[in-house]
Amino acid sequence: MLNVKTIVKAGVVAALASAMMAGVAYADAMMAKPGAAINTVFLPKFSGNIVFDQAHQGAEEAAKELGNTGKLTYEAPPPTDSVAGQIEMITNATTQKQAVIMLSNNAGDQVAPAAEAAQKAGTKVVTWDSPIPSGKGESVFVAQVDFGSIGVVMADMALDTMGGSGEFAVLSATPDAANQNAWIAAMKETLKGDKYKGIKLVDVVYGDDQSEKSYNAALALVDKHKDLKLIMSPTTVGIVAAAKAMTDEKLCDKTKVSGLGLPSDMVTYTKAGCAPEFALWSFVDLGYLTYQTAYALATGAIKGDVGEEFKAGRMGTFKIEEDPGRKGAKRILMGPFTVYNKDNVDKP
Ligand code: RAM
Repeated sequence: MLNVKTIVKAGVVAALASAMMAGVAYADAMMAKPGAAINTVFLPKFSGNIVFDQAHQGAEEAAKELGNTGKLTYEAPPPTDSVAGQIEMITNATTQKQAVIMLSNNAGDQVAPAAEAAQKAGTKVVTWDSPIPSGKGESVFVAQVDFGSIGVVMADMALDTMGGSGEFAVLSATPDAANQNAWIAAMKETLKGDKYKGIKLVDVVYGDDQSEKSYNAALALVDKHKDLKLIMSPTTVGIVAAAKAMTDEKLCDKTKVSGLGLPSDMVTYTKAGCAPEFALWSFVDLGYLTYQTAYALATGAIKGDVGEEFKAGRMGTFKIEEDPGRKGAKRILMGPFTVYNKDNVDKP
């Protein structure tokens, strides 16, 4: 159980780091003046995903608190047309002269030209959840947690769930999802450490953040890799589909599931031992902080430069910093993540 400790420790470190950032009163932190009329667009990867609805709820909470008399519009392409749909929606928001687009990018760098055109026309682009890999066209990225630390958490959960040895595979979202791609890369880097020498990543497949596709991809994985001990799915859609597939096929004794999941989706599978542990962060808070950032930028309280600090309502003070994972790009770090298991999965 050595690794549980490591995971808990990582969680505590993330929590401490976040508390330090949120709790410290920076003398020169900017505060946006409430009551402006700012029109914004909240644009997640695609429609029909509970976590994106939660983030939208957080954004609405912040808009209300800030007394914004402008409009907060929710736009989301269908999961089957996410890449082209997002690009089109960014272009439309630019034409409409929206002040800010809040984007969870599902189109890799393909989205950059539309985002750059938006910035040129005066529409700011704040990314959240999933950034623009090159940073091009992006004012700043609101990072849910440090991306490197997600790699460590996933590697530790894999080690722990597999009892220290065996083969595992990743069931990801879409091949263009910047967040999942960065997390998988961070996990691969972590796996190079001596501690992880007993476990081997044998495959990475994509369920495109669609339930049925992910379910079938999970079944195909166990079919292809006869000794697979774990499916690691860093997506709330993929993890629940994989857990359902293993449960339906009575394979949980042999192949377990872990990754990033929504506790309410995972309760049964975690209690049954099919998905003993997984992690996540608050999407409500992520939406809230993203809106606070968007509003501060649109009202000119911050310019979006490295080193600037601003007050983000109930969440405290945050600072814009260089993104350690994307050279030349900027981030605001939220944190922390929580690791869930049978003891806390059903606790609010
Ligand atoms: C899915 C999406 C989202 C990601 C979570 C973990 O809901 O891919 O972008 O942050 O999983």
